[in-house]
Parts: sequence; structure tokens; C-alpha cells
Amino acid sequence: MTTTKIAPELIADHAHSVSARVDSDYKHLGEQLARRNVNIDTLKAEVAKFAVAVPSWGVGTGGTRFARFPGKGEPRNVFDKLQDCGVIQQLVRCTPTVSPHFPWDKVSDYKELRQHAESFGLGFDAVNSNTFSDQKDQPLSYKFGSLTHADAGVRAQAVAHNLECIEIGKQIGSKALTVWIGDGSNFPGQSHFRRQFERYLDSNRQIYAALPADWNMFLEHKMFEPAFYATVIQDWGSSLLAAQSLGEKARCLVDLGHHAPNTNIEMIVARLVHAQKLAGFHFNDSKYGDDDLDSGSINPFQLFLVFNELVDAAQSKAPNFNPAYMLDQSHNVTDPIESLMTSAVTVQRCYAQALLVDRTALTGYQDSNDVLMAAQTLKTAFHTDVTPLLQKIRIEAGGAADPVATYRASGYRAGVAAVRPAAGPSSGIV
Ligand SMILES: [Mn+2]
Repeated sequence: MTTTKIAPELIADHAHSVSARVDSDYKHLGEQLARRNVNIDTLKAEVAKFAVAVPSWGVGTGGTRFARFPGKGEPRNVFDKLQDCGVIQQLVRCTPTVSPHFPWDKVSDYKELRQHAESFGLGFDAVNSNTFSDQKDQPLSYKFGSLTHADAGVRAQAVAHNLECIEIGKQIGSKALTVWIGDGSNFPGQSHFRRQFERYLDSNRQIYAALPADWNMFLEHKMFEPAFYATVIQDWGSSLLAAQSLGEKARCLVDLGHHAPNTNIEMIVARLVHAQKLAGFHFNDSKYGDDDLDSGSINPFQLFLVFNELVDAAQSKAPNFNPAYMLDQSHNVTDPIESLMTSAVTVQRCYAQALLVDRTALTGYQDSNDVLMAAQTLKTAFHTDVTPLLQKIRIEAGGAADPVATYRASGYRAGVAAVRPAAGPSSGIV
């Protein structure tokens, strides 16, 4: 049985109060799309299948390296986090899985954790390991690296942690391990580039060997931070080399914030699709670096162009194409639940808009070098306001027409603030 945290009557009342308007807008959009030979009901069925995972760490308030300003009613543990994720799913209906991070989300009974998630209608997505920070009582430090550390003992400890993550993942129904390491160097000469990369491969071979047959390993690259001179897996090239060297189950995960500003990420996506090595995404947005801002809040067109490549790959039946979608954001100044709901809907919106690209016309313009019309074909899809379509999908699934308004009307945050003690001010990234 699914436990509901927002009263279903409240959601239904809100949906009812706007249903006539939504129906009218949906009908009007349907007429517009029909003129473009798109059947809105067929489109609706396709978009309704879209899902994006929520990171367990995303429902807590984030911070910067300068400070963290805690919010009210922050989750105290993974059980609270799952409850917040349950609310997100209850209202948006496109976030049915949660991606946990260990050891942050460690518990003594994983059967209980799985049942707790199921009680909110949630399952688990990829498990994430953490060898980028030291834990209490950890024998060896990751200050100078983990999977690539010069010392074999530290590498063995980091490998063992990843193996433990796989074991936990098996118990909670995960099918993938995401590995991101902060290993790198802050000064020229600090590390030997080639030996460090070889140590990365050697450690990951041991982790890869422990993957169950139906699992994948997602390698996440990032240009810099915490290492400020060189990072071992700094770009998709290093990630692809590693994935190709490790084997079929190793793939490259694209976090939108892990590139230099102005990088053509959609083209990287196309290359990884070609190499049959695209693992999936960590969605967020950025202006300068790994800002972890809400998806589509800075550059929604880029997000659309990424989905344009994904829809093209799916429709042209690119081999071994099955990307995993997840949000990976840090919410420093907003209510994390509101940001995650808005972001999930934004990602879903870009998927719907990408489905609207007239690909036959686009191919014709590309092949005849009609540059302007090719660009306009993408813009026509991007400019289509699919809001009524998304509202209709949510209402039909029992979700909220307006997730943020319904969430605010429910008083959920005040309710959890009353039972979850306030966290004190703290410093640093969480
Ligand atoms: Mn990420």
C-alpha cells in the first residue's frame, strides 16, 4: 500500500479547480499540433512514460564551500529523504525512483529501507559511492586520492567501498553503480598523469568484476574541483577511454555541470551515442562551473538540444541506447522539494518539445543545406508551450496540475519542520 503524505483530496480539489481551463488549453494545443500532423493524444502517451530519478542528497539544503544555510524541516536521515521524495513523486508523477549515496544513506536493514521506499511508491535507481571525502573511523584518508592513490592500501579501501555499494544495491533493487572520484592534483608535477590513469583502470577493473550480469557501471567525468590543476577523469574523452577499456557494462555518465562553460554538450551526447557508451545524465544547470542550479533555469535551450539528440537516437533505433535520467542539483536558496519538482517537470518538458521536432523536414533541410529552415525547425519545437500537455498527464496520473501551488497549500514543509529538529548552521558543501 502506498502511503500518501499530501492529502489526495487536496490534490484532487486543486486539479478540479483548474480542470476546465486545462481541458480548454489542451484542446487548443491539440488543434495547433494537428496542423503540424502531430496527434496530441499519441504524444501524451509517449511523454507520460518519461521518468527521471531524484538524488537522495537533493532533498537536503545544499551549500557552497563558504557556508550552508539550513532550511526548515530538513530530512534527518534516509527515511526522511524518502518521505520527501515520495511527496515529489505524488505531485509530479514522473520521479518514481531515488538514487542513494553511500555511506550517507547507510542503514542496518536494507529490506526495511526497500519496503519504506515502496510504501511511498518509490524504487531505487543507481547507487553512488563516495570516496571523495573521509568518513568517521575510516582507517586511511582520501586526501591525496582514492581509486588512483599512489598507495595500494588506500586504493584497496576505495575498491572495497565500491564493492560494498554493489552489495547494498543488490538488496535494494538497483541495477547500476555510479563512480565519481575527486582524484586529481592541485599542482603541476604533483601526480604522474599516465600512472594515475592506469591505477584508475586497475581499481575499476576490480569493481567491474564484481558487477552482477544485469548491472552497469556509470563513469562520471568532471573537469575540475576538488582538484584544481588536473582531474583524473576530467572529460568525456578520458571517460570513454576508461569505459572502452573496462568492458561492455561500463558507460559514460554526463553531468551537465561538469564541463567548461559553452561546451557543446549535445554534441558530446551524439558522440557517446555513436560509441554505444552513453550511460545517462545528471541533469542540472550552470552559468560558470559545477553550479548545480535547477535544470533549465539558466539555459533551457541547451537542455532541449540534449533531448533533441536523445529523441533522435531513440527514433533512429541507435544500438545499445538506454540512458538513465537523474537530477543532480544543490538547492541552497530554495525549498529543495519545490526545486526538484520544478526541475523534473522542466526535463519532462524538454523531452516533449524534442518529440515535436519534425525530423523528416529537418533531414531534408540538412541535406539541402537550407540552414535557416533547419535551425527554425528546432526553434518551432522549442517554442511550443506544452504546459497543458504536462498538466493533463499529471492530472490523469493523480498528480497535481500545479505541483508547487499544491505543495504550498498542503503545508507539508511546516508539518515536517514541527517534527524534524532544525539543523544548526554549518559550513561546506553537503
Ligand atoms: Mn553528478
